[in-house]
Amino acid sequence: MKLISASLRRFSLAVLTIILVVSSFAVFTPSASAETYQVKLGTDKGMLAFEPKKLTIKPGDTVEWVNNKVPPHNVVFDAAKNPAKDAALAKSLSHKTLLMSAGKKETTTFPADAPAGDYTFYCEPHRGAGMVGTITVQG
Ligand SMILES: [Cu+2]
Repeated sequence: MKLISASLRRFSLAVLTIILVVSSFAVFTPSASAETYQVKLGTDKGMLAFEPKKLTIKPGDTVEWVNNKVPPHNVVFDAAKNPAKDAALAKSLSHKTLLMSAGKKETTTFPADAPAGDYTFYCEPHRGAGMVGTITVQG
C-alpha cells in the first residue's frame, strides 16, 4: 500500500511537471508574430516610384513608409481598389500628409481582420507619373 501511494505521488508529480512545461510553452510562443516591412517613397536612383512597388504581407503586419528621393510624397489607398471596396478602411490605411524631407517615416498597420486580396495605393503628386503600388494581404 505504501509502495502504491509513493509511486502514485511520483506519477502525479510527473504529470504536473508535464502540464507546467507545456503550458509555459504555450504562453511564451506567439502564435503568429507580426512583421514590419519597409517601402521607400522614391527609389534610390531617383525614380518616381515605390520601392518595392509590390509587397505581400499578412493581416496584422505593418508597413513602414520611408520618404526617400524626389519628394514630396504621400501614401493614399484607393477607396475602390481593395478586396471589399472599403473606403473607410482605405482611408484608415492612408497617410495623406505630404512628406517633404528625406528620412521622414509613417507606418500603416493592417488590421488583423483585413480582408485578403490586393490593396492599391498611390502617391497623389506622382500618381500620373506611375507612382502606384500594390500590397497583397494573404488569407
Ligand atoms: Cu510621390
